[in-house]
Amino acid sequence: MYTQGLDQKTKTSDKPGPLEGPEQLAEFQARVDAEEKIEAKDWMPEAYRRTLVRQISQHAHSEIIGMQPEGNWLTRAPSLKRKAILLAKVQDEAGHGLYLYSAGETLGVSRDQMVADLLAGRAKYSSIFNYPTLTWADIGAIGWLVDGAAIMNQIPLCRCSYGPYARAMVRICKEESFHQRQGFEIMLELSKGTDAQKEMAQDAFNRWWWPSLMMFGPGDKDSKHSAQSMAWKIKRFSNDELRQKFVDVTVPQAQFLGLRVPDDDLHYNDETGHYDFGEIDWQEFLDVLAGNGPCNRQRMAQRTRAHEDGQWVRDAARAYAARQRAKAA
Ligand code: BYC
Repeated sequence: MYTQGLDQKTKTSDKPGPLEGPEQLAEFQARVDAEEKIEAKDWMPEAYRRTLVRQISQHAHSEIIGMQPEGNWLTRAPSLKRKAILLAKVQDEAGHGLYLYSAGETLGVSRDQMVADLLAGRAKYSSIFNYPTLTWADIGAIGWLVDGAAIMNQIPLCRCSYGPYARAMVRICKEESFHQRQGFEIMLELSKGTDAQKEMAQDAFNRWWWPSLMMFGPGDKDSKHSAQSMAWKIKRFSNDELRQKFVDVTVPQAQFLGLRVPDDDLHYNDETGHYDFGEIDWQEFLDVLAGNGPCNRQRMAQRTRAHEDGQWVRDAARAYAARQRAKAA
């Protein structure tokens, strides 16, 4: 049974709670259908709460783990200006993680519990962050493609039925769109540069294109949560719909950069008005999810080490809070 992030009271049961009669469920669905926002103190089906805890916490973990591949280039950015920009971006990702943990906490699960679930391997984070950043062009490719895919997925989440998540996403999306432009600008600069710089941009594009398409999750026929999440208006578009939108906007950008999309089957379909693209290697996706991507172990080891190194900060904050409470008493 899936128990990620659930408190002791609820984690032993997958059954509907005592108030979850057909009338309550119908009333809840009617509110969702009427586009009312569900707020933290409102009644909600236990499965709705669990779905949100799963998605929001995994999203938060992705932001935090996502700092690692980019952080790898902070000391080697090609100029002071690039270093300052990258530092600001990485700090933004930390901020996104924190807003999202806060949104998760409104559902009755503590941040400590969510982090414990990540470190124990009970919670996932995005597959994309298990790939290495080998050259400076990877920083451009991440901003352009990974943040580009993230925006495509996250703009609809600003209209998610759960108010605290939707509101957190508004600010996150504003920052992500800046990140996407920052990445595109790095790629543009490289694509106007020397042959070696152009090759570096193409090489990064080749390595990040397919993993970026995988970010949207399994194809619709294999997406076990999509139907329910769409009925609850947590998700507004299916994984395949968002993936297609991403391909449609990104291919012309690649052409503008003079880069070749690493997909021999890619072509514009006049009838549908969309780009058709080749088969995604779903085995690679499953391998990464199973912990066997190129950097899974490294990412988790580094996160665990950072968490342990931060113990003294948490202890000090707790001791300070206890002293303040004692003073006030
Ligand atoms: N990686 O039924 P499905 C970012 C899992 S961007 C790993 O379709 P759902 C950032 C899925 O969790 C990245 N796991 O699920 C950008 C489920 O497993 P569980 C984070 C994945 O939830 C730039 C199973 O596969 N964005 O943070 O309906 C810089 C079946 O999938 C992935 C978000 O989290 C994947 N790519 O749809 C820094 C956005 N795809 O949970 C940071 C919010 C699927 O049953 N999340 N799985 O064990 C979502 O929109 C949805 O959760 C997803 C998946 C579209 C990702």
